[in-house]
Amino acid sequence: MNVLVTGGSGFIGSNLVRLLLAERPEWRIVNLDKLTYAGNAENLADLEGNPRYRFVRGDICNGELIADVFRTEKIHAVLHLAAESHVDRSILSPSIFIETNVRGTQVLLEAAREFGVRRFVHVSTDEVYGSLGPTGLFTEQTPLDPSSPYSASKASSDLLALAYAHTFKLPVVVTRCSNNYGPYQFPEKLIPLMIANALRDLPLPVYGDGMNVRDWIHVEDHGRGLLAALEKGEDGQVYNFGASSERHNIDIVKQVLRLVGKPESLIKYVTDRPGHDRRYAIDSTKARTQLGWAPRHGFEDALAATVRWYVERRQWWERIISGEYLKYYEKQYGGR
Ligand code: NAD
Ligand code: TDX
Repeated sequence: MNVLVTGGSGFIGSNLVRLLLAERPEWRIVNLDKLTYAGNAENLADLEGNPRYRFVRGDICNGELIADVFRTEKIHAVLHLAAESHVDRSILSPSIFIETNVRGTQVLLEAAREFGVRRFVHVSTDEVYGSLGPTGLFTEQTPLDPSSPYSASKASSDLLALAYAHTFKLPVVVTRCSNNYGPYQFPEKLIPLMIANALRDLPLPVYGDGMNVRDWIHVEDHGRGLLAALEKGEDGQVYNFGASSERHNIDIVKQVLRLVGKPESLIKYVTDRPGHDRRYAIDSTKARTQLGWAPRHGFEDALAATVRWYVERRQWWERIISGEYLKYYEKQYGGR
């Protein structure tokens, strides 16, 4: 089977490509990625030359290129992860979020319709449901109520994907996952940013009162969920993924400081994110019962392992912060 992964050079995508190559030896993976600031070709550099893997640099908004990939690679299934993914950037510059997340998704859906696929997994987020009060969980029936340009663009793309399932009978599955953590996460997101700052004795910027709650899941558990959705999901259905690990932001930050042996005096409370969602928490009963999926990683151990990864792979995130990683692509592919 030939599987197209979009956004495979990003955080979740690169972890997923590795998981798929390991778990499904008969599959060939085509990774289509634009390599925006968030895409890092170094993440999968060791796969170059692997006959079961091909990297295509390209924009999901480019209909001709996408059609060409479907045609030449004979794509059987799509795992669509490519997106602008950072809420703070969507508050500073919303337009690219609409372009990539909404229009880019429609271009892919259209290509999948034209060429035919067995499965189109649209990878979305729990943020489409908006913010919870102190109690309750998001289920697949929770009405969409996005708060940021990011989550509004993801909700729009979810609705498009489901419309293609309904109207054109495209075998779409939509997944909505909670906050991921693990290796290769771009150091603009909470956990890697706090680790990188702590290791350099820089202030750790906590938004507002630090009491916002996120429900954390290890990136490998998300990846296994996506694989289960691809193989066992029902057309037109939505599946939530989460690992029931709700934490206040401030507790995560303090835990990171303890793990790297730095003082809490590094914490700096800063002005809150505009429209900051207070709490997310996921009910993943449907995925557990209908897909036979369950998370394998406990939060405390997996966070400690994640912190160790960033300590040991300091060069990886230092090259991002310095911009050095951007040169890799030119060096590897320039003139080819
Ligand atoms: P990321 O920002 O690390 O990676 C996104 C990737 O998409 C990058 O490699 C980037 O180069 C690529 N990309 C962006 N625009 C593109 C375009 N126009 N054409 C082709 N490629 C493009 O994001 P991530 O955290 O790995 O998230 C991946 C997906 O999972 C996103 O759709 C996101 O909404 C969703 N998601 C993320 C989380 C999370 O906690 N990180 C949780 C739930 C869902
Ligand atoms: O410097 C910071 N200080 C801070 O207090 C940053 C970057 C974040 N925060 C807070 C804001 C959030 O309450 O930490 C929490 C997590 O922030 P992010 O890492 O930016 O994630 P979030 O906004 O929750 O969105 C993430 O999860 C859902 C991903 O970025 C999305 O792509 C995914 O859909």
